[in-house]
Amino acid sequence: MSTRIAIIGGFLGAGKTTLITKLAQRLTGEGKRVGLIMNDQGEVLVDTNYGYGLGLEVEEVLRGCFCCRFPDFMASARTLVDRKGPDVILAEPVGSCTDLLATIIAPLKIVYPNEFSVAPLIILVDSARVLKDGIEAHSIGGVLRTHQIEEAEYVVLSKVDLVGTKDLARLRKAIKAVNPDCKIIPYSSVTDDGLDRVLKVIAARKSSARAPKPIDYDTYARAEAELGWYNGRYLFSAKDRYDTYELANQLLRQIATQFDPSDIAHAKVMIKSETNAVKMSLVLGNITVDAVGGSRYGNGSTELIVNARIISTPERLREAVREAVELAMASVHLNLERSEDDCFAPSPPRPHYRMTGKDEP
Ligand SMILES: Nc1nc2c(ncn2[C@@H]2O[C@H](COP(=O)(O)OP(=O)(O)O)[C@@H](O)[C@H]2O)c(=O)[nH]1
Ligand SMILES: [Mg+2]
Repeated sequence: MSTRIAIIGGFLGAGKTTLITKLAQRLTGEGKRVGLIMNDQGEVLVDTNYGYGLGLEVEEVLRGCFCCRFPDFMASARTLVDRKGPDVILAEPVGSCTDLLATIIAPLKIVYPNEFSVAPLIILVDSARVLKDGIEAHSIGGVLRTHQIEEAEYVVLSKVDLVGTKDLARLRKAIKAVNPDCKIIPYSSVTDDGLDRVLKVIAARKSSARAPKPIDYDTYARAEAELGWYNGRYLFSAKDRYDTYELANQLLRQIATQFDPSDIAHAKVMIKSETNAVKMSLVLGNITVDAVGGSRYGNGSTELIVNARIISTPERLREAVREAVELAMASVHLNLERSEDDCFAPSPPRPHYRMTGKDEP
């Protein structure tokens, strides 16, 4: 029997991981077996650690997006199938990734028709970002977000708790202007509005049926390369208890002061001490506490992971994050013991498959 697989895309910070973990928890609660596949251009992911923390079954595709590493993506999906026999696999592609119909969904359908049943493509669109920046293809990041909407079969309009009824009508209109065929599901992770509708799309047997939309790969590559991509891990030990919340908040606040809010795709921090865990995010200049395990106070051996995707040169971003970590640690009187990090601009996308409907056998 084939395994149901849903690809849940959308721009960085739109709410993919939050939605996917909610879906996984709901499905698990209904007695279903669920596997997740996370994805990043680098290594050391806040999202994966968050998934593990919730006790979910997570595989990762690292050092490249699903499309460029399609064989790794397949290997992850098969590992989940062999290990868990999941009813559903939920896969989160890198937020700057688009052309998913041609590079992931078509290959799954055409090359592996008996192994997987592919759900219609779901794309998250951040209501707050659209209200602030609009949907336009002039800005370089706008090219990616617009194409993501063009290829969506379902647009999950996230964070609707942050917008009023009038704004919601405007947002619907703006999305329909880009893609008149898509269905729109207003969604909030705060109220869970829309969650049942997304679950229905995944549970139904209906397969993805949308034809890929053209995109110029030079423009796509330039848009991705505008982003600095930082992943870092910092280790330290605290003899006395310290305020983990304050540490994460200071760190993100420091990063926020260095960049224009619209340039911050997202920055995330996860701190895991011997006694607690905190996850916090910075999107568009706003800091949110996403999850706290235990109390806000940490103690003993601690791991701090930072992921930041910001329009910047890699050099400037690396410097800004390192300085932010240093200042934040000093503010709670902690000393760093060890760290490793990586910062780069994503290289041009070179998909393993690109099936546009014209060139397959
Ligand atoms: N207010 C609000 N915040 C949300 C919602 N969904 C996600 N977020 C927040 O948006 C930030 C980015 O979410 P995340 O799931 O990590 O985005 P991803 O980069 O697309 O995986 C986090 O701070 C989330 O808590 C929502 O529906 N409403
Ligand atoms: Mg994510």
